[in-house]
Amino acid sequence: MGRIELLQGDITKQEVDAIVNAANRGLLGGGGVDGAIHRAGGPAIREEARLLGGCETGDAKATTAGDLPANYVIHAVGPIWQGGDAGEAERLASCHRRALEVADELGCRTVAFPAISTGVYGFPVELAAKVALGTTHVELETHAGIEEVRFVLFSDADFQAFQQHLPS
Ligand code: AR6
Repeated sequence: MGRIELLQGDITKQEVDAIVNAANRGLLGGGGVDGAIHRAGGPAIREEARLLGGCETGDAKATTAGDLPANYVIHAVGPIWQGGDAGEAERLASCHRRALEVADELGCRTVAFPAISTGVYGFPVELAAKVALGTTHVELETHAGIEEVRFVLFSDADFQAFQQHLPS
């Protein structure tokens, strides 16, 4: 079964088959990690994303990765935190499931995720870590082609939160 790794750093620098983007439903770019990925990858990503017709919350769609070291960007749309009673956790789980399904369909063996929804979208990082890691742990059992999922955390605090919820 594939392994889960944690790393503190910049996801745009990762040499993996696919990096996952914390996108919005329009898929045409934005701030945060989305902005960083589009800046580093160049205009090809946006040109391709334009053809995808947006993406629902909880779903994920792929483009190639332009100038990035990765081969693909999988644009996953996480939920906006509304207090916790609006299905946010399930939608966060869903976008991780869908991103891993898409990665497997594309033959990716290594995949890097940021902490989806924990920035502009306001999802509490402790709960996000639990959902993201728990979902990934379960999904790796059914996606035998995926050898490594790397969570790339930007801040020390996020890295520590993920470390505390790493499945044994
Ligand atoms: N590498 C890894 N993580 C990063 C990087 C990076 N280069 N840059 C930021 N982060 P956010 P969201 C972390 O706000 O909450 C955008 O405008 C950041 O510190 O990027 O899902 C989209 O277009 C945080 O921990 O994504 C959407 O409209 C995490 O990435 C909206 O924001 C996610 O923060 C999505 O909001």
